Amino acid sequence: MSSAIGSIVVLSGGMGGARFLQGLQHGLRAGTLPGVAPDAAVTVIGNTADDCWMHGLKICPDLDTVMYTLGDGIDPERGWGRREESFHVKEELAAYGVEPTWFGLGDRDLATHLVRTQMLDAGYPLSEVTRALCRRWQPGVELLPMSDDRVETHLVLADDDAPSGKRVVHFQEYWVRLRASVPALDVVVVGLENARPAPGVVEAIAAADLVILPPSNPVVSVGTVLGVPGLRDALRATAAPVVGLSPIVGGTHVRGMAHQLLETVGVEVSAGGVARHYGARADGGVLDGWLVDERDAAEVAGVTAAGIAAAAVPLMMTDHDATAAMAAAAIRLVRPDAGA
Ligand code: FO1
Repeated sequence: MSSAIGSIVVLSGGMGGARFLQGLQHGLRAGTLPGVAPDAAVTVIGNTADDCWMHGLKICPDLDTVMYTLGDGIDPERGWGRREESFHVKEELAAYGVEPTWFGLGDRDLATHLVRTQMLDAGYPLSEVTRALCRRWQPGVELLPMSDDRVETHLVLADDDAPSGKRVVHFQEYWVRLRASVPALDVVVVGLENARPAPGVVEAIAAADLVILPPSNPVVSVGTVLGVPGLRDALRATAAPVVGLSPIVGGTHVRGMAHQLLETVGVEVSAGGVARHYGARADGGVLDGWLVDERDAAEVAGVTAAGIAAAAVPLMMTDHDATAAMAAAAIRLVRPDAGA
């Protein structure tokens, strides 16, 4: 008799993770996830290394993308920020010549940053702030920041005008202003080595029946979550199987800038390369299972040889049913008894 899966933990970045979570919830509601209890609880450990301070406000893009997406407030075309958004404040700030003018700060979105900043100023930790914001949005998951401590990803770029020949930009500038169009010489995650897991993070992993690494960026999203001291240990210690879905399909990312950043950190840009980067649990890594897209079926043998169970299935999140099928395949890979 297999024990039902009653608690699922998902390590999430922004858009890719949020889209996966939509499909996971769809499968939960439809009852199409093998061995998963209908009232299974989902805890999301959200990346906060994309966070930035702009115009005096704390912005948490990956937490907000999960919260808005699952709370049905997201702009579906952009995949970030609010639906029915306007940008008057952004225009007014630009009229004053106030930088950064390149960041899309929406008027509705602004309210979230004002509430968050006021609560942080009042002394509430980010995890309490996130809980408060989610009371409005009701995402249907418990959304935990990976840490309450400040962590910010920066990229080192070549700069001929700089004495050192290099300059550093915040991740948001690299992505939003530069569109990751220039190679990053290095990734520097400021504050990560001193960050502590937020309250409830390690406990959620320890109590989980299943842990999923969705197709988020393996360097600056899942990578930074895994980089929080204590997180990898928690994943290696939990009784729950840990299964990931490749963000690399057909040799490149589906969206975002994983391709560029994997090259920066010297990881092979392939479905198998990312699996080996996360590592097999038996080898000091975190993975028990790994899904690759059917186009990367040739990678299955190499991943299996690395000590990670692997299968090739369709990995394009074209709609919620497709994503739910991916989640079901991930469960079957590491819980073959599920649904028995
Ligand atoms: N992404 C963009 O491509 N352009 C933007 O102007 C932009 C603004 C923005 C504002 C708030 C927010 O929460 C996210 C925003 N994003 C924007 C997305 C953001 O850069 C990414 O979601 C993550 O940082 C990467 O996953």
